[in-house]
Amino acid sequence: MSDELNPETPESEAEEPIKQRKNGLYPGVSDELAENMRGGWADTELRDLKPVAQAAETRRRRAALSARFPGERLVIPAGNLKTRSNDTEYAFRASTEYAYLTGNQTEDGVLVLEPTADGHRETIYLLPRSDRENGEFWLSGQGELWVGRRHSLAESEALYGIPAADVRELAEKLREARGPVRVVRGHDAGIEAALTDKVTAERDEELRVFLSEARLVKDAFEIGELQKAVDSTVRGFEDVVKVLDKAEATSERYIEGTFFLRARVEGNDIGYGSICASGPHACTLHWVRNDGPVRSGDLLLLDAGVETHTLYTADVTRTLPVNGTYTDIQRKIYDAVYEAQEAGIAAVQPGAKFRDFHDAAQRVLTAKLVEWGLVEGPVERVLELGLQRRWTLHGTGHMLGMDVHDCAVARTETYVDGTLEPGMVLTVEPGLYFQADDLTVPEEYRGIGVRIEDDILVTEDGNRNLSAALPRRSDEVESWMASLKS
Ligand SMILES: [Mn+2]
Repeated sequence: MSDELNPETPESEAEEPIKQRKNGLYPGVSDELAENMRGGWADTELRDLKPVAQAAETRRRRAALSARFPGERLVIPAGNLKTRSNDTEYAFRASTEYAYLTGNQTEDGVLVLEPTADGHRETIYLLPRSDRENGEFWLSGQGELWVGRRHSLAESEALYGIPAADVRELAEKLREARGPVRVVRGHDAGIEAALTDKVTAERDEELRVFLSEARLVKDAFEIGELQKAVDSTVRGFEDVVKVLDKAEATSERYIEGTFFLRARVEGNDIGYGSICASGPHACTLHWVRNDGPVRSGDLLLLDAGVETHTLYTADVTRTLPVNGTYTDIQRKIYDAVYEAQEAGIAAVQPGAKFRDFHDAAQRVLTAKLVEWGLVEGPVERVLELGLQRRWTLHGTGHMLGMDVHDCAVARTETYVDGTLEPGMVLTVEPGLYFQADDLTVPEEYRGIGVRIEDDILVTEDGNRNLSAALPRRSDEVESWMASLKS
């Protein structure tokens, strides 16, 4: 990629804000060229834009936020680009809170709710289109000639249903603002700096907790998006099965790349780093190096999810025999995890405690470990002491949504100690992991890790498995793999 605004412009000059160079000559740019670049451009303003699909939902969410914090100024930033190295940046991903409330995903955007007598006045602060008069559009690094066309403020108003203003004026407005303010921290250091003397960590945390808990129950739009994410993920898993022979000839990277292609073609990205864990790597819970060999006779634990264009992610795991057939010991462990997952899914019911499905799955796994002679019973004693956790390692599931571990700062009483309600979406993902160096189990177990993970919607009368299109039972996994390879 090219890296200079103008080959004759020294870098330090090119980095200067454009407004400091108004009315003057740009180094290396003749008056004639500057004048020439001002004109001859068509009017491309988009008129009659329809609102984004979730505009009604985001309006309801902002209304709930407004009602919770009357009389207070609320500031929700999208976040800024993050440097990867020198002058290159990571792909931008808007903050969940901002995207949830606006439907917009633009870097540097900020939603502000300003208190009024009867609620709040909403404004979405964004960078407007590049000015052609002052040369910004082709001489600034943020110019549209370099980064692509932006929506005008009028276009953004039409799309998101929120009055839009120039974000370059926001920090000054916030510094001058009077009255109580809360900001969602961690996304935009510049905005936070403008508010340092006005906010407290405790009050800001209450805002973040509210927005986390607001997402516990999904609306119809969100459930539709999560289903889309899962459907793309199912296709990504099929892609992987079809190329397992190529992965065997290269490494886990081939699997990672194959799934990523599906995520980028059908969605925005992967929702989290894909875990492509072959053989004993399956026992490393967050194996994302994905640089190991893929061998016939081993298992492949694939934990991956496509994130949709509206930032909802799936979170699905399958543990597949690389050559298409489980060995006896692999099948024994796999079928135990399957049985535990069945018990867990059955416990996902409206009115059930969030912990119930975890307890149900742990009980099945523990009974198997006792039955196999790996830990001394009775089962009740093992559960009480938590001894099964040497091999079960993690909780059985979590809320799923825009964040893969969604609603992460919800209070314990509303989430972990809470009750399941229709509209909640959560993963059920028991596993058994026998580390390669675990001398407390017979050798045949060592290096085998199995997890099965599905995305479950709590319904009025039970639950619906959003990822049911991917087979789970061991014999069905085998016939599914065979059908894709033929
Ligand atoms: Mn998960």
